Amino acid sequence: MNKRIFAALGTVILGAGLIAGIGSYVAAAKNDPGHIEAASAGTYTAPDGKSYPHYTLNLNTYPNALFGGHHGKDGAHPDWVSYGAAGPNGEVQPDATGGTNYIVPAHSAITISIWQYDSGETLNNDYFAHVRGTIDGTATFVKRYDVAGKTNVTPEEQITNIPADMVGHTFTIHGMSDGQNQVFLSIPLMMADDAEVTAAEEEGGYTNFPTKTTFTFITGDAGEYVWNCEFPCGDGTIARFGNAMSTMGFMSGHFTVKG
Ligand SMILES: [Cu+2]
Repeated sequence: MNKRIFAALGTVILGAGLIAGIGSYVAAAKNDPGHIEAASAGTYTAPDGKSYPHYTLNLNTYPNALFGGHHGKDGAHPDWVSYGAAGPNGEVQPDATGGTNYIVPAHSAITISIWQYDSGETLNNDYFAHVRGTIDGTATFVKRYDVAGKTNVTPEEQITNIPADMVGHTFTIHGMSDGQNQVFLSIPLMMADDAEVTAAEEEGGYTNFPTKTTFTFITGDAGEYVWNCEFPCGDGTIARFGNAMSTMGFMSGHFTVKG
């Protein structure tokens, strides 16, 4: 073989190998390879009298990724905001293996509680300040929850929206227009007390008083959905939609409805 052709061929093979290598590295470097399965909680009777199998999920939203959990002890982006697994009273779960991929059963009632430990600002689109897609279009909201005391500090209220300039994060599941029985859901999560969030972060921890939002919805047919936060929380990036907002495992993930 001509020496130059041989060299050129060698370069091409090396290049192909490198690209394949990078491809498999990127595929393997998912930020959250784990998942959280909703826990069975008996039967739920909807306001219309219909009964459904009932399941629950507990989640937290954090001002940084230092809680560990699915990011591990030395996560690559400790300063990025993130969702994570929660205990039954919003407790931090440093050893959880999943945090942003959720599995729930089809045609069931799902109750999700989210403790929101971050501060907040203004949405780009106030559509997302409204509760969408839950039973009755409402959510149960506690402005100040005491995690250590496992109790509400302020009374529980039923809400249909929050002020568009007090949003910490949103939990938004996007459905598809393929004619199946679908899920679209969006819940605004109110900011926690700004000064307390900052003070706790400086101490290397989280405020003991997050906001708490609980909501129930009925799942449709089995399918794979995506969810993301619609509050621009990717601080320090263009229009704040980079970093945590554009990387799986922080402010977005999979939502799988299992048949
Ligand atoms: Cu967010």
